[in-house]
Formats: sequence, C-alpha cells, structure tokens
Amino acid sequence: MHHEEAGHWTFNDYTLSNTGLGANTLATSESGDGIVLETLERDSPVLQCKSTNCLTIDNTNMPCLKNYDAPYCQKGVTFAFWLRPFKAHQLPYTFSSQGVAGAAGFTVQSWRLAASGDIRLDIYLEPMAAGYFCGFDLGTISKSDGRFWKEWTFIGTTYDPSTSRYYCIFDDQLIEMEPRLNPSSIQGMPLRFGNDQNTNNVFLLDDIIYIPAFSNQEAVNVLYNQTK
Ligand SMILES: [Ca+2]
Repeated sequence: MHHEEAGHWTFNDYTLSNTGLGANTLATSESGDGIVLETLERDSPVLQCKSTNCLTIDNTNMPCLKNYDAPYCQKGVTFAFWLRPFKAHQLPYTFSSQGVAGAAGFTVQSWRLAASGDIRLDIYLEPMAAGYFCGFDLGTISKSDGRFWKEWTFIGTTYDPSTSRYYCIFDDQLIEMEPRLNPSSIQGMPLRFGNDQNTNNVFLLDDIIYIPAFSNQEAVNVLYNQTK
C-alpha cells in the first residue's frame, strides 16, 4: 500500500489524525467526538462511534472525496473502512453520510424491510449529478444474528475511470454498483461518520483508507489482507 496523496486513519496513536499511506500525505483536518479504544477483536486501537459526529473528515484537499468523478479523480478513487456494527436496536442506522440529504456523496446505512423484517445494508455513492448504490440483504445471512453483526467487515467503494464504472467493496469482493434514480444535487460536503438518526446504536471503525486511484480486484485483496 504505497500511494502518495493517500489517507489512512488507523487511530493507533489514539488520535483521529490521518496517518497516511505514502510520503506525501494530504493535509486534512478531522474533528469529532468518537472515542479511541482497544478491543480484543483487533490488534490495534479502533474508533467507537455513538454520536452524530463521531468523525468528520475535512476533504477540502481531497477532491476525489468530494466529487468521486472525473476530472477530480483522473486515476479513479478508492475509499474503504473496517466496520464493526452491533445488533441495531433501532433502524435505520447510518454509519457514514456526506451532505444533508441521506445519500449525497458516500453514504452507508442499514435499514429494515417493513414486510419481511429483513435487514439490508446499502452503500450509496453520488458523484456529480449521478447516483449509484449496492444493496446487501443481511437478512439472508441469518437476520440480526448474522455474521455482519458479529464481525468486522471491510466496506467501501472504488471508481474505475477507464470504464466509468463504480464498485462496492464488501470484504474482499468487488460488486458493481447499480444506477440510482433521483440522486441528490448536493456534493462536496465533508465526510462524516456517525449515526445521524438514532443515538442508541454503537459501532466501531478502523483503518479508514482513501486512495485517489481505482482498486482492481488484486488491489482490493491487498488492502483487505494488509488491514484485516
Ligand atoms: Ca487501528
């Protein structure tokens, strides 16, 4: 993982700071009231989120993290993080959001289908005036007792400018995103982690990664294996 101008938030020094992946780490500023703590599940400190403003990444100097598209991301973009959700007491459950509308920019949220009670996880990405998403039916993994709610999962997105295709990252899988109708018109907001709809839910984050380049399957394998 040697990239210039990349971001890597490890929390290993017990701060919210970007520790970087390369020699020329972009300047960023972070804010938030998430708590860095240690867990037996991972061998380095992680961030615990419970509030509406757990971690906010000021992407002023990270144009790919604002618009996710050409001409800002000429080599593409990859943004991913490790997520450890807990069984949701209340749904919907927003892990990350960007902008005031629910799905502007990069958004990850879970919700429950009213009819079946099955829980879904959706990853949204809205570059300039377009919208894409992936939906994962967590109910099929065995309802809220399923693997997703008990383990760390690698979640993210990556954009390939050579084909203009957007993908979700779910663990070490690459899944092409589907177009989404009626995208939000709001782009460029800071990227915020935190539950913006309920306050009784808790989740953990670790190894948030930003690379201004597309990650193909081989690259995703490397990211996954080097941070798991
Ligand atoms: Ca860590």
